[in-house]
Amino acid sequence: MTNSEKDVIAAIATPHGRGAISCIRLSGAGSVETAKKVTEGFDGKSHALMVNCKFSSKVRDKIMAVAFLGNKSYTGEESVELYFHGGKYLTEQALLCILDAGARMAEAGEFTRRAFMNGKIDLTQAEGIGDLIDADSMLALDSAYEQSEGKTRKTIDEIYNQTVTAAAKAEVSIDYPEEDVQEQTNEETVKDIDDALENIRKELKGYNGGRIKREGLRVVLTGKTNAGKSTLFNTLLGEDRAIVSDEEGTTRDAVEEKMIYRGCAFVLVDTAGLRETDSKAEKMGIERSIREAKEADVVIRVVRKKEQISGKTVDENTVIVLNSCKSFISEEQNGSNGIIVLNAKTGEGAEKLKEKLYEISKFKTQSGGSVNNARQYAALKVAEESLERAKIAVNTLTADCVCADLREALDSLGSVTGKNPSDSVIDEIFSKFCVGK
Ligand SMILES: Nc1nc2c(ncn2[C@@H]2O[C@H](COP(=O)(O)OP(=O)(O)OP(=O)(O)O)[C@@H](O)[C@H]2O)c(=O)[nH]1
Ligand SMILES: [Mg+2]
Repeated sequence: MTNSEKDVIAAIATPHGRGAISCIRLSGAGSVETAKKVTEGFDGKSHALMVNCKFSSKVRDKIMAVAFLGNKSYTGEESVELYFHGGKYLTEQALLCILDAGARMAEAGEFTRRAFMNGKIDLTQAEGIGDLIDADSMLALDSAYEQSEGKTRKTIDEIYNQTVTAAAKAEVSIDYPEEDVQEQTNEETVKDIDDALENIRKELKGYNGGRIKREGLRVVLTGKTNAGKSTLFNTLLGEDRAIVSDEEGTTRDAVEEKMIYRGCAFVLVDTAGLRETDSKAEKMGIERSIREAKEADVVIRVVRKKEQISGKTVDENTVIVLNSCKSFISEEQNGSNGIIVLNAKTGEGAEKLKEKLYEISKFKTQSGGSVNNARQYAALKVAEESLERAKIAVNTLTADCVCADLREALDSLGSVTGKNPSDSVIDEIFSKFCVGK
């Protein structure tokens, strides 16, 4: 542990601004002593206490103080929380006095980083806590809570242990190279590798569902110019977000905004309309539209004339919106075959489209695994490749080669939970947190 990791750190843990209450958090051995220097009557025990706070002759408040002793705190080390009346100036002055009393200003995410360093949580739980703070839908909240409570950690640990078992069997082959022992251990090693691979593949398959729960379903509106994409985008959002006009090629760049419907998040993306054009900027916008459509979870193709849909296949990731063409299909047929008739301007029929998107989101997230971010996914992919190599090596190469591949798989799996994290990975994860978390 470096000296800076032993410092008493302090930060304002609540949003900066006017509010009923604000909280300053201190962590590290000596937090209680530091807090005692700026309070009168704080006994440093682990119960809430109303005390006078006399930071200086001018900075005063009646506050609540709580100490967390031993490893019972969030960070796993001695900590104190001080709750003030939520004035911006008061809280800032109080923090300056606490820093004068010997604490150091915490860096972004340093409290959670200490919780990780002190073994209270693993990296996936830290990410889950970050996701809890960022969650903007019920689905995202549910998934973040499970991750913060260790669901992903448990899954990865299980795969890690299966790989350790495989490695132990492979080691037996090194120690006892007799043919009959080898044959049996090779068989067992392959079985253990297969078990680990099966679980990894299950998680990789569920990643998309997990990602959608966390980030929302990416829904891209495409279609010809003047089809009414921006009008529909605004109607779905319930706000005048994108520019609408009868001039073709109004939207040049992709515009995205979140919509929450029935507890699910949808990232709606309005795009430039498709048409032949000589304008360089418009062409770039159209290329962007095509790219966005490729990366979408669902594409909404907005058309104004029923002829524009004939002959085109509709897959489960496409919804065709017939904008202001009411006479084309009956009310009963509306919504079937992935075709929805609505009026983007008045909003008539828009609810049906939202329901359709909700159904798609439910379907795509039902098999969501516990791995839900790109870092975890990439590490599992590497582990999968290493295990596949190890499996081939069991019957074709020496036991040393098998062990080397299995060690690579273990390194990768371990990096997900933080058994052997690199400094850059840790910095990347914790820098996304706010100061005070
Ligand atoms: N009457 C009626 N007019 C609509 C409807 N939807 C769009 N419009 C009009 O059609 C014109 C084009 O609408 P936009 O939403 O800008 O079309 P867009 O598809 O975004 O067009 P680009 O950005 O150029 O690709 C505007 O004048 C809208 O007011 C509708 O449902 N009914
Ligand atoms: Mg537009």
